[in-house]
Amino acid sequence: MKTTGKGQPVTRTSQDKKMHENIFKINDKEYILPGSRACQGCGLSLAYRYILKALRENTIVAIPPSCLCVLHGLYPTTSTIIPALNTTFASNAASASGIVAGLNALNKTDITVLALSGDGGTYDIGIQSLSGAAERNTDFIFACYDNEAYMNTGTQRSGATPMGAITTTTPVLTKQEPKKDFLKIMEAHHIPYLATVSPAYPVDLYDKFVKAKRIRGTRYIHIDTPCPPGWGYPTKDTVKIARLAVETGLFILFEIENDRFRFTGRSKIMAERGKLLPLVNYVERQERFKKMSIEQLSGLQASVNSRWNECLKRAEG
Ligand SMILES: Cc1ncc(C[n+]2csc(CCOP(=O)(O)OP(=O)(O)O)c2C)c(N)n1
Ligand code: SF4
Ligand SMILES: [Mg+2]
Repeated sequence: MKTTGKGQPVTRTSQDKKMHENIFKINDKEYILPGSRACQGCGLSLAYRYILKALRENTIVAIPPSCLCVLHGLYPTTSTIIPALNTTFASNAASASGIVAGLNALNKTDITVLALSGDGGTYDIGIQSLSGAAERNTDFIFACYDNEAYMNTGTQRSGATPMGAITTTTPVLTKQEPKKDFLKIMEAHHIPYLATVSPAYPVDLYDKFVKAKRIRGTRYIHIDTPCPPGWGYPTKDTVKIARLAVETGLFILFEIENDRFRFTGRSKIMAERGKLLPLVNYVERQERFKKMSIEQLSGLQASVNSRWNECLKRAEG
């Protein structure tokens, strides 16, 4: 019998078993070539591997300055087999809108345009071009990979950095402001599809990108991407950290289709079981939170609880 390591049996629900079975449906073609310039244990490279498997060949990616840009590299030594356009930081959604318009003019309707930006390129500098594109219901997928700081330039604080985290621009007192509620901002655009995904749950991630590919109009997908050097944890723990983000309720897996909310994957199971892990289990494993005060931790726990209860109510309604 399998045990938890503490002698207690591991109990698997039928949903857990189903999640394991579904892994076999993932496209086994690789779109990221062996070797890239991302760091060892990068949550982005793990997520991106499954995103490309879901979107497949007929895809063009728009990439602003970021770790993704470094991962891709430059032609002729790119690390992916997908065509990509390097854009300016603020304009990724606008540049991707231009690709969509160009494809329409050529009557090419079977190509998916993906704009993939970091949190800095989404929450902060890219927000106006994204909001404009979403308001026009531009026919593309915009995905934000959220590593909660400007990682490519050395971990500066962004609008996505959580309160209590140390960054190179908040080195002494930690970040004092809460993370911007960007999902609420995107939801207010009433786009056809909005979802959250985590590289710790690749089947859920894969399914949502496959679904998003079929929907027309603006689709927004938010990806939690742990970053070993920026968050301060061993490279082998990326999946563990991403899993804890979901199991503590800090990062909730859900989708909103035509304004209807539903939990998915592990969060659906957590909601059915009615219990989350305490947030301290997530926080204590990361160096960036080593100066977090007790008040900040309890404030963050309170906001996680309130958001989780809000989602439970929405899922019932
Ligand atoms: C207008 C402009 N300002 C600043 C930079 C420098 N820069 C390049 S990448 C980057 C960080 C991007 O952060 P984020 O979008 O979160 O992506 P990550 O690096 O975390 O992957 C910055 C500040 C730039 N290229 N252009
Ligand atoms: S700094 Fe972080 S996000 Fe950037 S490549 Fe390294 S692990 Fe990935
Ligand atoms: Mg970032």
